Amino acid sequence: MNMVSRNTMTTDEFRAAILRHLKYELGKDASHASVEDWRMALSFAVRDQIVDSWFAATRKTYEAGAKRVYYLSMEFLIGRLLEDGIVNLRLVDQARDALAALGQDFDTVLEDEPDAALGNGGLGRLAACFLESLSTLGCPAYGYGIRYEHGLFRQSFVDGRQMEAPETWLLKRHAWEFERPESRYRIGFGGEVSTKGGKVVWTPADSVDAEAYDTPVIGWQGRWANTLRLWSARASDTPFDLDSFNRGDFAGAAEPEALARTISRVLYPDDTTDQGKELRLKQEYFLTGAALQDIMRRFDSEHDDLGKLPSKVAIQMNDTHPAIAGPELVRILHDERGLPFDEAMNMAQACLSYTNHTLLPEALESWHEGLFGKLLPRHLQIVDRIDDAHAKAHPSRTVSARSDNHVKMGELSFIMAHKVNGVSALHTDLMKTTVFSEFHRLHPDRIINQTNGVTPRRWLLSCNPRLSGLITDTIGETWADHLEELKGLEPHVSDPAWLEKYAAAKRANKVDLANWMSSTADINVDPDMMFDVQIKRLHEYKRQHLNILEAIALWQEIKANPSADWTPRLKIFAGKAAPGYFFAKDIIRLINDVAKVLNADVETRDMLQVAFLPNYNVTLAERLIPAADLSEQISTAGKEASGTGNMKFALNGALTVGTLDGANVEIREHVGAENFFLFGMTADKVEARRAIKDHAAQAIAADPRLAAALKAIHDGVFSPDEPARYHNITENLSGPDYFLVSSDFTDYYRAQREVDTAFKDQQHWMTMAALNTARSGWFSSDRTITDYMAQIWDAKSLRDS
Ligand code: 26Q
Repeated sequence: MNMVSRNTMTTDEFRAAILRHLKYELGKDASHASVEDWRMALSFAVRDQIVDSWFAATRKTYEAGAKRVYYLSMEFLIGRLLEDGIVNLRLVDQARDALAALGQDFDTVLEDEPDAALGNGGLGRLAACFLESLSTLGCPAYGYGIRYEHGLFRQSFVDGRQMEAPETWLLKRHAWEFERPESRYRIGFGGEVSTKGGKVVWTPADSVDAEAYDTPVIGWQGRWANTLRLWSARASDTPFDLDSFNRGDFAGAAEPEALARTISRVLYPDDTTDQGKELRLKQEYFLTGAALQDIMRRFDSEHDDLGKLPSKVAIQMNDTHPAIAGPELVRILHDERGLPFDEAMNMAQACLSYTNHTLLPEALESWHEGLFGKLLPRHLQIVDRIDDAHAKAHPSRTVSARSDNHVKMGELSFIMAHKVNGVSALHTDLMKTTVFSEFHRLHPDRIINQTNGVTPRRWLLSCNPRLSGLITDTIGETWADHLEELKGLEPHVSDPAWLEKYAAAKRANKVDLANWMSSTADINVDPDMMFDVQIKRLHEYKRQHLNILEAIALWQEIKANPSADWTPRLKIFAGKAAPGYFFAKDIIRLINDVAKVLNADVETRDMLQVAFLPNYNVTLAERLIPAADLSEQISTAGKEASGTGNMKFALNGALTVGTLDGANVEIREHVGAENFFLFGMTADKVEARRAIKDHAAQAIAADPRLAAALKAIHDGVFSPDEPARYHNITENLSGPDYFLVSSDFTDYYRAQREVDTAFKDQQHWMTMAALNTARSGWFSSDRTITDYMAQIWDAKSLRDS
C-alpha cells in the first residue's frame, strides 16, 4: 500500500479499539473469536470514526438551515462497506497492521462481509456512487430506499443453466445500520375518498408502517457523512385487527401482518415480463410515502413558512419507480396543507426532478387505472387533475399521463419535474427526438444531460491498490477527489520505465485473478492471455450472444489454421438474467455449453478459453475490472442509456471494444479514437437497417464465418445431447434479429482481429491502456454530482464551512 495514511489514529490505538469492541460488543475473547467476530469488531472500530463525522455533518446542516438533497431510489447497490469506510477514512495501513498484530489477515476479514445487493445493476450502483460523491462533496443529502430482506437473487449454474436462490444478506451480522424505531410512518392503501367540510379526505382501508434504518455514508477523508435511510415494513400499531378478531375472522385479523411481511420482503428483478405486479406498486408507494412524510417532518421542524419548501428541499426521482412522489406531494400540499391545487402542483414541481435511464418501450412503467385506483384512489384523482392542468396550459398537446386506461409514469414524471435528465449525451439527444419529443417541444428547457460517473474511491483507489499506488507515486495523492488530475500521468506514458510499472500492476492483478479463478472456479488460465471481459445484466440489447458468436467463429478459424500466430485470449462473462427472461437464460446456457467444448479442446485451448463466472455482484466486479485487458461494450446503438461499467474499465486501463452507444461515445472522445476499438452500426442507421426485411439473412449470406458459427450452434455442436437446444436463438438471429446481432457481426469480428494484432505489441497496448487511465478523470461521479447540484438541485456544499 503506497497511500500515505493521514488519519491520526495510530495502529496501537486502532488495535485497542478492535479489542475493546471484541470484548464489550461481541463478548468474545481474542483466543475464541471467529473471522466474523473479528470483522464485526473491526467494523465497530471503523464505525466509531464514521459516526463522529456523521454527527458533525448533521449539526452543520441544521445550523446552516441548508437545502438538502433527497435521492429517492428503489435500489441502492452498495456492496460491501467495510473496506470502503477504511479507505475513505485513510485507515488502511493501521487496520492491516492492527489485525496482523492480532494474528489476523486483513483480506480474509474483509472477505467475510456479505454484499448488500439491494439493486439490479447500473441504476442501483449509480445511486450508490452518487451517495458516496454527495458525501465527498459535502452536500447535505439523504438516500431513501427500501430495506429489502432479500436483495437480488443468488445465481448458480446447474448443467450450465441459471438457477436462482434467495439472497439472505441480513442473516449475517453487519455493523452499518442503526434502527430508528422513533422514525416510523403509517402508509395507507385502498379505501375511500370523501369530502368533509369542503376538504378532500382519503380514508385508506389498509395500512402498514415504515420504520427507518439509517446507514452512514462516509465521504473521502471522512470530511462529511450523509445518511442512507432504508424503510422496513412493520404491521401497523394494532397488531391484530380487533374488530375482525371479535367477529371470528381470524385470518382477516392477521392481514396487516401479512402485508407488512411481504412489502419489504424482496427486490423485484428487472423483468419486463413481470410488469404490472400489484406488490411492486405497493413497494413504490411505501418508499415514496415514507420518504415524503419524513421530508415534511424535517422541514416543519426547521421552518414555518411552507413557501420555503423549494428552497430547502430537492427531491430526485431515480427513474419513474418513485414517480408517485409527484401526486403524493401534491396531495400533502393541497389536501393536507390547504394550498390551492395549482400552487401545490407548482411547488411540488419546483422540488422534484426526474432521471430517465431507459428508452426501451417495454421497460417504460405504466399501471392500469383499475389497479392504480384500487390501491391509491386519491392519487388517481390527482393524476387526472395534474394531467388536465397540463392539457389546459398546452392546448395543442397530444401527450398525456393518462391513456389506454393506464397511468404513464414517464409522462407523469416529466410533467411533475422541473428538470428531466438523461444519463449520457447520446441518450439525452434520443430522449429529445424520440420518447419525449413532444414534451421537449412544449418544454424546451426541461431536458438536460448529466452523463453518469463512478466513484474513484471504490472503482480505482480501493479495488486497484497497485495502480493507485503507482498513480500516487507519480502525481501525488490529491487525484482521488480531483480525478481530472490523472491527466498528469500523460507525460509519463512515453517513459518506458514508467510504462513497465504500469504493465506490472496490470499483470499482477491478472495473476491474482487467475489464482482466484483456479481456486474458486477450477478455471486454469495463463495470466499472459488477453483477459476479455463482459460483465453486466444479460439482455438481448447488450448482446452477450454477439460476443459468444465471435468466440465460436474464432475457434473455428483456429481449428482450420492452428499454426497461425493467434493471440491467446480468455473471454470472461458474468451477469444475471431476470428469472422470467427465457431468451437471456438460453444465452447463459449457450455460453456455458460453448465454454465446455472450447475449454476441452486441446488443439485450441491455449489460444482461446471461455469462462462464465456465477453470481455477478459488486464484489466480483471489483475483482475483475482491475485485471481486464479488454472491455466489451457492444450494445445495439441507441439502446444502452449510458453504461457505467464502461467507465470503470477505462479508468483501470482496459481498452474498449464497443459501439457508439451511451457513454461509450464520450469515453471514446476523452481517451482518443486511436485508443478505442470501434465497430458497428450507429444509432441513426439502426432503424433503416431493421426496415430491410431480410437484414439478418443478408448479413449471414455475406459472411461465411457468421454462417458457420450459427450452423455449429444449430447442428448441436455445443449441445450434442440435445441438438435443437438453441434453435430458438439461431432462428432469432437468422430472422427477426431485432438487436441486429447478425448485421453487426462482420464488423465486430474485424474489430476483434484488430484487438488481437494490437495486443501483440504489448508496449503499444500498455501505452493505450495508460492513456485510457490518464484521460478518464472526467467520468468521476464527483463531476456528475457537482453538475446536478448546480443545474438541477441548486444545492451547496457545506464541507468547508
Ligand atoms: C421496473 C418495474 C418493475 C420491476 C423492476 C423494474 C426495474 C428495475 C430496475 C426497471 C429497471 C431497472 C434498472 C435499470 C437500469 O439499471 N438501467 C441502467 O441505468 C444505468 C445508470 O444510468 C445506465 O448506465 C444503463 O445504461 C441502464 O441500462
